Amino acid sequence: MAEPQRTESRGAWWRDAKFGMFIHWGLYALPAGTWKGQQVAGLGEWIMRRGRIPTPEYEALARDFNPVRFDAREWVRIAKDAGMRYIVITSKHHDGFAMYDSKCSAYDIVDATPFGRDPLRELAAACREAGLRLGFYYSQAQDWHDPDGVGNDWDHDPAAKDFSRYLERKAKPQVREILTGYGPLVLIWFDTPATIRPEQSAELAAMVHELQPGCLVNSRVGNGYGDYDSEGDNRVPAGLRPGLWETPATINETWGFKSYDHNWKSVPTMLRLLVDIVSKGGNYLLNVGPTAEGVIPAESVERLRAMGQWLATHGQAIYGTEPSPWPAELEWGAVTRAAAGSGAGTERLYLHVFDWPDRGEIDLWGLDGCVPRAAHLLGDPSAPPLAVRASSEGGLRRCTVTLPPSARDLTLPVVALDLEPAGPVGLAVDARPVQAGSGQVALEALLGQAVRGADGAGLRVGRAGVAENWRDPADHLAWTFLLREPGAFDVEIRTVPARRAEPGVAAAPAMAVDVAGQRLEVEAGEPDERRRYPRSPHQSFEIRRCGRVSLAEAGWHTLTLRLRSPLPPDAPAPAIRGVRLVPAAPA
Ligand code: JFZ
Repeated sequence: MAEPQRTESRGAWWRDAKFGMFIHWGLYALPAGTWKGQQVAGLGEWIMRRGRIPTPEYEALARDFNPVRFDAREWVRIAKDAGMRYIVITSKHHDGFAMYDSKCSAYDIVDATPFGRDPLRELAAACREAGLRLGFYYSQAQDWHDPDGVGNDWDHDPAAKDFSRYLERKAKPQVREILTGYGPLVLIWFDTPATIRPEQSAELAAMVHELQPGCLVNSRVGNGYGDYDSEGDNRVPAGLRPGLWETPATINETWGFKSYDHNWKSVPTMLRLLVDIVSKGGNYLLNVGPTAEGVIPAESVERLRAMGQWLATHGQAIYGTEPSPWPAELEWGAVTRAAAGSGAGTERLYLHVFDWPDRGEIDLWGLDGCVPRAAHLLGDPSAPPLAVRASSEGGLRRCTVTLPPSARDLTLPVVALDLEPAGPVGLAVDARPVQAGSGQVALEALLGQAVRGADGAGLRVGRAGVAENWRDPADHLAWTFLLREPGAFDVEIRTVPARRAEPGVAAAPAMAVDVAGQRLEVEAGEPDERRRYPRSPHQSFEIRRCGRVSLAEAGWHTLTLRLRSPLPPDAPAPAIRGVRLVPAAPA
């Protein structure tokens, strides 16, 4: 656990940067997902393990690895043109091959390939020249080439492995090499800690901080150490997440190059991911997987260039901003906030419109401590100011911005809303849920009150914004929400897919919803539907339909969600994303 004040100073650049380039490059780019004529399922950089390729056959790839088209300056230009502020590249991935000139292993790009150059040295020089920050990825536990490394159980007997020997003989010496041979680094990106022990994680983190005090260590060093959190791959939390964190993400489905992975995400999808992640307080580390010739695929380059064009006119709404004052997602889009002090005494919010509202207006509810003064569309200085009006309902303040119809077809329109602080506290938000413009009521777990019956050890809402550890029916979730348009509503419980329970054990427990004097009960069983999150294509959620309620009165209501009985010991605790009230379709 790093000392907080040191982390704060190490991470100052992090909060400004927001957007980085991840690069997965290694011998695996040669087979590119195919081995002996057969496509190998899974991630491109995992081909040795997924294909259980014998070490002698895999290491022979080195003899053919000659990326003659590699150009460090070109890679740096692509990153800069994309609006990326730092680069993290694999120095040694799980296959054990060092992509730099390692003195403690000849299994590296200088000694074992006809290329004979050190691309990380060239990249470090190009980054320094261009003013881009640089970090190195290092897989400190998995090493499918080394008999004592984790993960190769097809050439080596796991029982004969000595991980401590691997750590001392290879991992720590190589981490020292990359920290002392390539100039200042902003971070070391450790990965898959596997069986590493707490003291070993601590030693690695301490080594980084000793050799480069300004260098961040990510959480995958293991055992709760590290200066900041790497979310799961392509994982975005449900809402605002405190501290330094990032979402590592792919442009297609793989990190290392695969010749037949053409599932490229669209530019709007990746811009929304960038905005969504930044609005929740994180950084977006977006990956490219160069080919064995040293070329970043054209499909990646063109998408990154388009993202850079959007950032060229909207960067002020991203770089250096603070997260949204609203802890949960808003139906129409996402909010970022100009850093304190950047607006000469005024507050500025950036309203990123993902889904154009039918009414052509967006509402901000519960915005206290300031008075909206003006709003304009970013990127079009000639556009007239937008209409802004303040009102209140149910005791909640409401700020409504009228959107210019001309903006409807823009890739990702952003409104700058300027506000005058009013009163001693300044801008604050009453985040209680309000029925949205669509008529839906989104009761996110992170907006709920986790009421614990016993000694408080049970139900909690975790960092990802999901209710977890829920086994005791004495615990429940409660929301107070504002209903503006009465009617009949279908009630859905939304859950994060649980790791599969034992066969025959229900994936979801019996639950009950109480609202407006009505109770809906669902039996233990399977979800009714699984859907992808519109904002995060790699993540999905499950829906359990509970039935229909009638909410006849506008105003404040309370809804509770309960377990109907204690969970059997072998049943997975439900991971609740929230409850959704959906206006019932007219009969
Ligand atoms: C790891 C690697 O295995 C993979 O090859 C790639 O380098 C990726 C960035 O990191 O994959 C992971 C590691 C952790 C999680 C998911 C994938 N996780 O915690 O969900």
